[in-house]
Amino acid sequence: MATQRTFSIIKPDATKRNLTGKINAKFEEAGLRIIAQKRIQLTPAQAGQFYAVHKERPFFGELVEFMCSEPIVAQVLEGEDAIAKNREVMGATNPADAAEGTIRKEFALSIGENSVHGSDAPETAAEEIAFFFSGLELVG
Ligand code: DAT
Ligand code: MG
Repeated sequence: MATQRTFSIIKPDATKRNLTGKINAKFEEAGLRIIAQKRIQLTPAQAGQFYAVHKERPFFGELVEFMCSEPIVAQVLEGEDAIAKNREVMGATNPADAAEGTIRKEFALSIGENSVHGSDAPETAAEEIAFFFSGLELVG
């Protein structure tokens, strides 16, 4: 597996509790390099567009509201097999199911307020990176 890039978000529940550094340490310990990072506050339209794939789900409104409730940290992570590696470090969507040592096991508050987002495939990683960052901001 060659070097790959994935898109990551440190979500409002985590930025609010000042956990950005602790979460970034988990990425770096796993061999993921943070090659782009910015703190921003999403509008409901932006959060809705980002999570459009979930728009028919019952939790969509709650998800959009949560993602706009505080600033987020948007990031690009780079490394060997970065998409799968990041998903492994994040842990299961529901912290109750997340493995020991994962970000969601250690920091997530609930299935909704689960501290991090990570892309799930090469196509979504490319789309999500382009949604938040210009080519000029990506210095590998
Ligand atoms: P993941 O973030 O692990 O990729 P997902 O893509 O299925 O999970 O869902 C996106 C986000 O939506 C998830 O991080 C939190 C929220 N979510 C998912 N399932 C939920 C549920 N049953 N109740 C509330 N929020 C949920
Ligand atoms: Mg997902």
